[in-house]
Amino acid sequence: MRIAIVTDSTAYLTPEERARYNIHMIPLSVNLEDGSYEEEVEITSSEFYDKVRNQKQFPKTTQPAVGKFVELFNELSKDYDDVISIHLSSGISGTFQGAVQAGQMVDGITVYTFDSEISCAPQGLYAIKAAEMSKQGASVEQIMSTLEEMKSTMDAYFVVDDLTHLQRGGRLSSAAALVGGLLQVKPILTFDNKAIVPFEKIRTKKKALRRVEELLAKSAQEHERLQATVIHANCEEEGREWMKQLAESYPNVEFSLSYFGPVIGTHLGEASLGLGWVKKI
Ligand code: MYR
Repeated sequence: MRIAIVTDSTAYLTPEERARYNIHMIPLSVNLEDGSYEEEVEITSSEFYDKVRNQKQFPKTTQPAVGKFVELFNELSKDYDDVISIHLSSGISGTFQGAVQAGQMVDGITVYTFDSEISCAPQGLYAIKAAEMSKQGASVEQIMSTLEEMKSTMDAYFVVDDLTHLQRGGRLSSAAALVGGLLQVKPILTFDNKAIVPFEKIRTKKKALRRVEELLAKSAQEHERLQATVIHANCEEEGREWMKQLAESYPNVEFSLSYFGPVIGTHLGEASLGLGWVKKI
């Protein structure tokens, strides 16, 4: 059985990674004052953050149209029997549901959808694992069950500079932000049951990052080997420096650096930092 692997742009896999692992990508879009752009195709991250700084309105985001999924799946049906389509959490975007709908509309190829219940680099780790297994001849069932196994140790925490981006985009309820008094502090955010939730309130970004490190340390003690990614929103130097410090302290953790691109950056804002990890299997 030939199995194609699809993920959406919010995994922020580089073109080299996509080519190396033969991963197909469907883009989400950002809507700016001067038009709509498919991220990773028509606009880069730094172009996006520059444009946003110079415009008055707040950007918006759009999931891929179901028709785009149908087009992609039909194209893949020429070379593959099955597709595993891996997407950002269904609790924050309708993208996953769009893939499910499109999967029911195509013939000649079976579409299996996987809700990552997260996004960004952690989502990319699922896609890479699936692609490696597909190349080695694993079945759909084996791949899906490995992805589920990964889910049990997948964790991510992130710290935003300004919580209003998340509130405005409706991805963190105003109630959660206000009742918790989060606007005055640097809350650590995470995913719970597919949605973004405040994890802990901390006074400063520095202390928040220290706390995230403690959470990583706990996981690094529990598991023999971890794969971790530092994720930055247009603050590469800060992200790289944090990654360097962490890498010196946790020799059993394999680190990489990734970014919050235009779509996720719309909801988190510039200068956000995140750390995701999973047990290496
Ligand atoms: C859409 O318009 O469908 C896209 C909505 C994207 C919402 C993004 C919310 C922030 C996600 C943060 C992910 C952090 C992962 C480590």
